Amino acid sequence: MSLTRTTCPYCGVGCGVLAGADGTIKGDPDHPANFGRLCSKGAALGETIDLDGRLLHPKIGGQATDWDTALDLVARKFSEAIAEYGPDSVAFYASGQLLTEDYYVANKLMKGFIGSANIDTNSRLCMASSVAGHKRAFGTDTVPGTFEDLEKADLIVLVGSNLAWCHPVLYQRIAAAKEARPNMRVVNVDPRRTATTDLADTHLQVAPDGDIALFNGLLAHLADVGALDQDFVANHVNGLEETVQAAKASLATASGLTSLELAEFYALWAGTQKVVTVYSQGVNQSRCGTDKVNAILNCHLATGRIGTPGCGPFSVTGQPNAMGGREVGGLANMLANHLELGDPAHRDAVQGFWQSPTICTQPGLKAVDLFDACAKGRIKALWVMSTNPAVSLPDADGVAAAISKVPFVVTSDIMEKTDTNNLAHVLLPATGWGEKDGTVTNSERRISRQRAFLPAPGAARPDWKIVSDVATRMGFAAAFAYQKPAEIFAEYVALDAATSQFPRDLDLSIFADKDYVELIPTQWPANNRRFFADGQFFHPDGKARMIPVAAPALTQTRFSLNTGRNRDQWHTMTRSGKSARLGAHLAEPYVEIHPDDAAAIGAKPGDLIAVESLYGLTILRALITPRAAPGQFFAPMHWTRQRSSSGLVNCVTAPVTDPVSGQPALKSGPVTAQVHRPKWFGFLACAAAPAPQTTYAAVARTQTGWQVEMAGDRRPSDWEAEVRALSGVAEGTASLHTDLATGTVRLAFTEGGLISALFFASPSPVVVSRSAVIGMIGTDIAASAALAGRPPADMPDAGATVCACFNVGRNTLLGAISQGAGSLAALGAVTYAGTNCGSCKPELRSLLAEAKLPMAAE
Ligand SMILES: Nc1nc2c(c(=O)[nH]1)N[C@H]1C(S)=C(S)[C@@H](COP(=O)(O)OP(=O)(O)OC[C@H]3O[C@@H](n4cnc5c(=O)[nH]c(N)nc54)[C@H](O)[C@@H]3O)O[C@H]1N2
Ligand SMILES: Nc1nc2c(c(=O)[nH]1)N[C@H]1C(S)=C(S)[C@@H](COP(=O)(O)OP(=O)(O)OC[C@H]3O[C@@H](n4cnc5c(=O)[nH]c(N)nc54)[C@H](O)[C@@H]3O)O[C@H]1N2
Ligand code: SF4
Ligand SMILES: [Mo]
Repeated sequence: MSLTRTTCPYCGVGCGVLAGADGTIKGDPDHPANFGRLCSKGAALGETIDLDGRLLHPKIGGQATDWDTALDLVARKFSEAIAEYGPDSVAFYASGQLLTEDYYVANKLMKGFIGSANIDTNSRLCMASSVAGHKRAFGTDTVPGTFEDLEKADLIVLVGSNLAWCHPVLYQRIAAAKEARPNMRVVNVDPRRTATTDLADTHLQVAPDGDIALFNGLLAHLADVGALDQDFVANHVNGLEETVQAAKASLATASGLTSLELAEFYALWAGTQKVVTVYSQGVNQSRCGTDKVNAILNCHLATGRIGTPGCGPFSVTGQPNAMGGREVGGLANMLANHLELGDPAHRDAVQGFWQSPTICTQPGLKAVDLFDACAKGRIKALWVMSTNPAVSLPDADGVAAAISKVPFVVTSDIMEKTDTNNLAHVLLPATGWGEKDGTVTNSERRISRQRAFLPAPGAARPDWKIVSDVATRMGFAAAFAYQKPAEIFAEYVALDAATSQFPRDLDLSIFADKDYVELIPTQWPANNRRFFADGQFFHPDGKARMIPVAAPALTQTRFSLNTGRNRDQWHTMTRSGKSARLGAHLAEPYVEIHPDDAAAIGAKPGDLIAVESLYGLTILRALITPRAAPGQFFAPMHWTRQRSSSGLVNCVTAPVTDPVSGQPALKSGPVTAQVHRPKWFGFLACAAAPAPQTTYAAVARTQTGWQVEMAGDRRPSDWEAEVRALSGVAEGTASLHTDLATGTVRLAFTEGGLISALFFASPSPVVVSRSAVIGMIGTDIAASAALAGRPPADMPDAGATVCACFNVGRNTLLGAISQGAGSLAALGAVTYAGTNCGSCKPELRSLLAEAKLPMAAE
């Protein structure tokens, strides 16, 4: 099998992958992001490339149609809206998961040919505060760091980043560097304990949004102890005095940390030259996200800890092409190629280069405002590309209602049924990872190729082609006559050359003579060229700016909801949700609750919790753990209306945004909580796709089909009929076992001698071995034995999956630990856990720690 050299489509680490059409997936040993490593999601890519659930033909009103009909309709509807209501009556909502070529073309169409800047992207929910903070400090949106800096640093401060789960290969690089140089220090700033915290020497459990107080306090301390780099500041930085003054006005303890914790951290920072501060959504997704970014940048600028190896601020990007989207200007307040929308000379240059009839002159609507405009009827035609806003935006039900108000909605996606597609008039089938060609830019500005190794399925087409075809039908054929992505990339590089008179960071000249087909991963402006090494920044005077920022007053609410990610799922699960291995890690939507809070609301492990805000309600499984801070819940963002009946956390989050960046504050907001007491709890494992209708239901793939965790508010009078309906088991013999004393119900369905579905219900959370029950589906085990819900005597209960690569469960691991496997290496030797991709190592460490400290266990 010949393998194709491509790039992982998930996170911003941008790992190189060797992939084959048979589903073979290997880490690319030559890719400088990962040197052959892959995390659990990357390693499972082969399980996500099947065509199950794919959108294979254009659809209008749910009916399959041909491309010409669909494209004509889209072009006509957009043209009509523009003619009648003006260019700002239409909008694109795009994604950091588009390739650079797709993104460039969509941005060009909207800004240069339609003449509106109403193209915003899910990067507004992700990187907007970092973009705004960088621009304020540096004059450009520059990420100066490289992955190697993390290996060279003596102190790494991870702020609002769960790197172990969200950038696992980068985390592994740090873990390896720390092992090689035990003096390296890692500090984790996060209101909750995460898998990342387990690597850290110090966990600073800040109050939600306590980061500005923390870093203002650091700046004040650095000034007080004479730790500023006066020479660097005098030559290269403006704004020191007023910024230090503002910092001193902050009360560092408003960070929620003790004076001792602060003193230790400040002394460590002041005493270490090589500091890298890595930050992510705990910083960006906040009502003061931009100020948080500048509070961090201020400390690096004031000490000259920027522009040298092993040093500097490092905003890690989330999506595979979040950085590429920023480069091509895919946000509503940018132009293209890091040029300024507000600068007439820049606009003229871009318009001249594009030879376009018009160019937008005003910033367009930012994501939250864009959907607000939809709700108000101001948007007449909307095109959503490669993102799922009905799930991922705050106030998701409000957003779904807003999309429903738009007279014409078109989506481009690889999947047919998504929460957003279900609201669209026209669906356009895009080719997905493995089928499409183009480039992506990772967190360290490295441009890599994604290459096709599979044929385009059905009628699917690449996104750049779909956009170009619509542009052509809108009357712009000459400017969108691309035949292949290489031509688009070449134009993007040429636009950079044609605007080189405007000083800025983006410099693509290194790509001018590179062969696109053979392009090897390459950083801009050039491999190994370091931004700010010469102390030159991009404000007109060449200096950087420190920005005075004030710590916000911390709002006191009884409970606040923090949201984020799981190790083995990607966003709205349209792809990662296909893999049974990945689904086994955390198979239902949960809420982390501190034991004291659980006691206060009367919640026990396994209970369901109704979490509610002004915007809506979500019902989640209680995960009671001291990892959560008191008063603060954490819930994953992944569950959708497709995968759950009430597990969508963005139904509860508020559309509150940062005033500078417009990024929503998805990490904290007031909620109430109470135990939801259903009439029954249930667990179903079955071979065919289930369609549960109960108050609580969470659907996941398993090795043998599907599983559903569920709960109902009405006790069915006919259990057999109920379970047949929800599991789609029409045929087959049912064996029913009810126990009136305990109120439990057990049902097994057998077809052709094989178990096709197993169902367990009880008035309290169901205790059966999930892995054992799932393992019985499709086997010829006797129904009576299957109904025990226990593994057969000769097959121990593995417990919930920890290691996705070798399918090693929690119970197996605890067993091995109790037999004396007291280290990562020993666990690996006995169970193989952690010996392939290594993504579960943080959890293995915490199991080892738990076993040593039984009192600290959940
Ligand atoms: N497995 C997996 N990996 C992914 C993704 C995925 O869906 N799944 N998505 C990718 C994308 S697009 C992104 S943007 C990244 C996100 O990567 P991360 O930002 O690392 O992930 P999150 O879980 O969103 O949030 C990080 C942490 O911020 C903390 N936090 C919350 N509030 C605060 C606060 O006020 N201050 C501080 N200091 N911390 C706070 C949370 O407790 C959480 O642990 O992950 C990327 N990688
Ligand atoms: N509560 C809460 N909400 C959040 C966050 C959070 O931390 N908490 N994080 C936010 C962040 S940082 C992000 S980045 C967003 C992510 O949120 P989304 O972008 O909405 O999530 P995805 O599931 O990645 O959506 C990608 C869509 O594109 C489709 N797709 C995949 N490949 C292709 C392709 O090649 N072409 C096309 N046309 N479509 C394709 C997928 O099937 C899927 O429907 O969520 C945000 N929302
Ligand atoms: S760390 Fe994992 S998800 Fe991220 S690019 Fe690498 S393999 Fe893909
Ligand atoms: Mo993101």
